[in-house]
Amino acid sequence: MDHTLSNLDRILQKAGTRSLTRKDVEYLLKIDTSDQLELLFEAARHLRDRYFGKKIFLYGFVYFSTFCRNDCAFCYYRRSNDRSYRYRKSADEVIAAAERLAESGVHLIDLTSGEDPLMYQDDNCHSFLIDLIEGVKKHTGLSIMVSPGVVADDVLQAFVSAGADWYACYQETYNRELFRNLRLHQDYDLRYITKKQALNRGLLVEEGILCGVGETVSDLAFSFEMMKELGAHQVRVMSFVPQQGTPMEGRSTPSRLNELKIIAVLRLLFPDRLIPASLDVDGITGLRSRIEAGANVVTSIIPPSLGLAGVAQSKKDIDAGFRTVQGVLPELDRMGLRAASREDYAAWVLAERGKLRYRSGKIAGVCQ
Ligand code: SAM
Ligand code: MD0
Ligand code: SF4
Repeated sequence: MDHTLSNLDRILQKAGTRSLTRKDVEYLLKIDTSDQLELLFEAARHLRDRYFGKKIFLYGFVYFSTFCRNDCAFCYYRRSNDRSYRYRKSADEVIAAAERLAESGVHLIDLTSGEDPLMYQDDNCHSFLIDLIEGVKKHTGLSIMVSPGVVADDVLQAFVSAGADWYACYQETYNRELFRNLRLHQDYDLRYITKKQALNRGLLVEEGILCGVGETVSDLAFSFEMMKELGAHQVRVMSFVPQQGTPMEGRSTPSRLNELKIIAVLRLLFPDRLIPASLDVDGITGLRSRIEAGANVVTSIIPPSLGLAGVAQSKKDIDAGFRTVQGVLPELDRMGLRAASREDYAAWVLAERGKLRYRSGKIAGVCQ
């Protein structure tokens, strides 16, 4: 065994019991031989199995409005892209899609939108989404995630009261300069603080970063530290996919090895948190490698033929029916994994939300 391999062994043995240093993390992100990579992925799977066994969670995705007031450089749905596919689904359409997803066996419904200017009218009140949360909860009984972008604190409270469990909002990077170039004209601190407010309101939070957008290894390591400090319950990475009609259209998409290494490192750093394998980057063919890198949630499951879009891959595999529970289960089976039960997922959410309430109760000086 050569010297490099033993340094890797040392770091992997430490993971799961003690914290990794920034130097360890940067070392892991730079490994590139197939032997080293296999050791990294194996360690990540091992930790995932320790906390979650052979059970994988499945998330249904409903992009209910693709209108947006923002102009993110990477996003197909940015305000100034007049070539993007825009729609607003009615509440009935969303509920029907959510019911279909629920029947197919997903554990959660993710209600996502652009920062639709309509929702910021009437005092920023987001009443359409608030009613939607209630409707979807009533018709499916599933956990609900909302991903509507930045919203006011009282809107977060209304999401909780309506039955939401999760708030997803990705910083993309914790390098402020890079953030400015990606999320043009947006407030870095406000985006971060909104997640803190969501946690204080008792919502679970998903945080995420993009890779292949000009970040360095030390930017990544710093982002992981900030994600830890935030206290996110689900942490994700997605490879940048160039979009027609955007300023980043001509950029190339990064090697998927980077995303896989990041998934594995996230698992080492956040062994008991949820980590997605998104179908939104490479469709169903990209599932196996992400799960084998340590992910434990399949996201972006979309019912076919309803005119619903993905984000980074607006159409890929959707109408072919591959981004479905039916499409995913045989893949999981081939990896010796299976879908968790509805009860398993609900219990995880309940326990984590309980810890949050206890935490905010303590902060407020109230014993619960
Ligand atoms: N509008 C809300 C927001 O931006 O928070 C919700 C949409 S959010 C689910 C869209 C996320 O998809 C972005 O935060 C980004 O991480 C990811 N995404 C968007 N465009 C992408 C692209 N071209 N390649 C990879 N990921 C992308
Ligand atoms: C996904 N396309 O899971 C979805 C989206 C929003 N909460 C999630 C980025 O990949
Ligand atoms: Fe709008 Fe979200 Fe796309 Fe940014 S990433 S342009 S906020 S939909």
